[in-house]
Amino acid sequence: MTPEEGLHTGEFRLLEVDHRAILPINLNIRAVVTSADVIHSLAIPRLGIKIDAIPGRLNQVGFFALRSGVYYGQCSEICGANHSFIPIALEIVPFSVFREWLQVNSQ
Ligand SMILES: [Cu+2]
Repeated sequence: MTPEEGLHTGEFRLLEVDHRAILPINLNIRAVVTSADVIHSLAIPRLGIKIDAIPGRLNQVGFFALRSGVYYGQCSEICGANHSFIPIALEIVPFSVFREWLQVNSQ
């Protein structure tokens, strides 16, 4: 999570992260979810996703983003004292941008 002092104009407190997940638009995406400590619940309302992350189990969800942009979410399980500080930020970009990002970040 980006600390309040590090936010720029237009960024959301408690939702912005230091490294957004970059994913392509108009492509079927499958997310495989698990947890290393307690039960969490990954929720991204704009994508219509809510899925439990359970220690020792793999859960999966598929989605298809029709619009580019930043999709925010949070853990929606009461998972501990810092439950409200687990933001999720997906950046959905055109496939050509995703391919460039992948080339730069896979080296
Ligand atoms: Cu959680």
